[in-house]
Amino acid sequence: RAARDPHRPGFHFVSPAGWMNDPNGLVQRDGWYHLFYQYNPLAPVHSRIHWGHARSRDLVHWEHLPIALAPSDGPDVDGCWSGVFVDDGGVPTLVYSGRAGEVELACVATGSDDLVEWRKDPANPVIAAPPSDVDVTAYRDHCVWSETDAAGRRRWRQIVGSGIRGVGGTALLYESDDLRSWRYLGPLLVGDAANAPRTSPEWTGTMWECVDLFRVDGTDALVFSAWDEGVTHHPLYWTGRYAGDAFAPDALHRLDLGGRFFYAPQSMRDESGRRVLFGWMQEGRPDAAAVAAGWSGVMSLPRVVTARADGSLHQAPAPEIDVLRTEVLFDGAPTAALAQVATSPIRGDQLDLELVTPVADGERIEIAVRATEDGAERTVYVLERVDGALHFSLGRSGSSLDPETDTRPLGGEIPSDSPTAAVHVRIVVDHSALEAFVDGVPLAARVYPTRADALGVTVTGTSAAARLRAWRMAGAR
Ligand code: DQQ
Repeated sequence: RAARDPHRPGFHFVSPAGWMNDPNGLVQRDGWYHLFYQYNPLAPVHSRIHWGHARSRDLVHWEHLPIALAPSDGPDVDGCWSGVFVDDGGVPTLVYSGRAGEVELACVATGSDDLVEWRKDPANPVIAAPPSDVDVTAYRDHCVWSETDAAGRRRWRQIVGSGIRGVGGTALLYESDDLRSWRYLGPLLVGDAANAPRTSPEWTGTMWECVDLFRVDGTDALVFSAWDEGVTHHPLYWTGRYAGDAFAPDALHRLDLGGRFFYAPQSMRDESGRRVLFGWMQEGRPDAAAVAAGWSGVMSLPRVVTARADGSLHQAPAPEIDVLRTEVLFDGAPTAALAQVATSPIRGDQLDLELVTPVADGERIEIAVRATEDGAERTVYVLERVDGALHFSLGRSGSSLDPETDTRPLGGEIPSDSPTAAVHVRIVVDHSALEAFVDGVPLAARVYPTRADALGVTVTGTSAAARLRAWRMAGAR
C-alpha cells in the first residue's frame, strides 16, 4: 500500500511503512552513515515510538536495518523518544528519552560494533528526574558531546530540551564522567516566550525540542524546535558563543522558511569533518489520509551546513545527491517555451532545478512546479526584491484540489548583502516532498496534487542574464 502512494518520495528517505518522525543517533562510522529515526512500525500514527535504523555509504542509497530500540518494561515502556549516538571510548552508545506515562527521562543503551544490536542499561533512567528547582513545561531530547575542561580532564556534557513555566524554552546543561551519573549545572540559555506573538515564525515557544549545539566555521549554533502544548511550531537557531556553562546569543534565526515542514532536526560531524543535518518533513495531509496510505513522514535530504558571511547558517543538499541527476531537461537562458506547461521541456515529479539569476529591485520571478496544463493544480515559488529586500515564498493555495490538505503560504526574507549579486536558487521536487534553497536559506514543504498530470514546471520573469539547469532525478530505492 505504502509503495503505491503517488505522494511517496522516490529519493528522500522514508521508513518501510508506518510512522516516522525525528532523525536520531546520526553518526558516520567506518564509512557507514547511520540514520536512526522515531518510528512506529505498526501504524502511521505517533504512538509507542521505536527507533528505526538504516545505513548508507553515500547518503543517497539507504539499507533498512532491524529496529534498534523498542519500548519495554521500565522507563521507556511507552516509547523510546529522541536522542543521539556517542562513541564512548569505542563503545557505541545511545542517549535517548525513555517515556513512561507522560514523563520522559534520559536512558542509555550500548550497541554491537555494527550498531545493529542494542542493550539497554539496567541503571536506566540515568537522570531520575528534571532538576528540582525548575518548574518544567516538558523535558526530553538530548545533545551529548565530550570536551576537555580547564584541568585537562575529558568529560561528557549534555543539554536536555525543556522549558521553564511562565518564562520560555530552555536547554538544561549537565556534566558527567561516565554517561551514567549526571550533575546538573543550570540552564545553558533561557528563551523568552514573549519574544514575539505566538503566530510569529520567530516565536521561541514554551519548550525547546531536539536541542542541538555545534560549531561550524567558527560560529556556534544552538538549534531547537519551538514547541507549545503539543503543537510543533518550527525550528529556530541562535548564533552566538558557547563558553563555560553558558551560551551567549548574538541573533535568533529561522532554520527553514517552511517552518513545521522541517522539524526536529539533528546534525552530525561526518568523517570528512562536514556538518550534516537532517530534519523531519511532517505531513500536510490529515491523519486519516496517512493511515489510508499506510505511511507518514519524510526525512529531508542530508544538508551540509556551513556559515554564511554574516555568521548565519548556509544549508545545501549534500553533493552526493547529484548522482541521481539522470537526464538534462534544460540548460541555458530561460526561453519563452518555459512560460507554459504545454511547451515547457521540464516535466516530472522527481526533478532538480538550479537557477542563477540577478534579481533587481521590483523584479519578480515565478517558478511553478507540480502544475497541470489547465492550471487547476500548481505550486508556485516566488522570488522578488522589494525595496532592496529579497523575499522568497511558496504559494500552495493551488497545490491540491483536495481541500483537506495544508495549503498555507510559506516563506520569508533572504538575508542578502548585495542587491546586484546573482541569487542562487535550487529546487528539489520529489513527489509530495519539496526542498528549495535560496543562497543557502532553505524552504521545505509538502504538497499533495491529486492529478496524475500535475507534472509541469514553468519559469517566468527572469532576465536575459539568468541561467537555468534542470534534471530528471532517478529514484534511490
Ligand atoms: N518527537 C519525539 C520527542 C521530540 C519530538 C517523540 C519532536 O522526543 O521532542 O517522538 O518531534
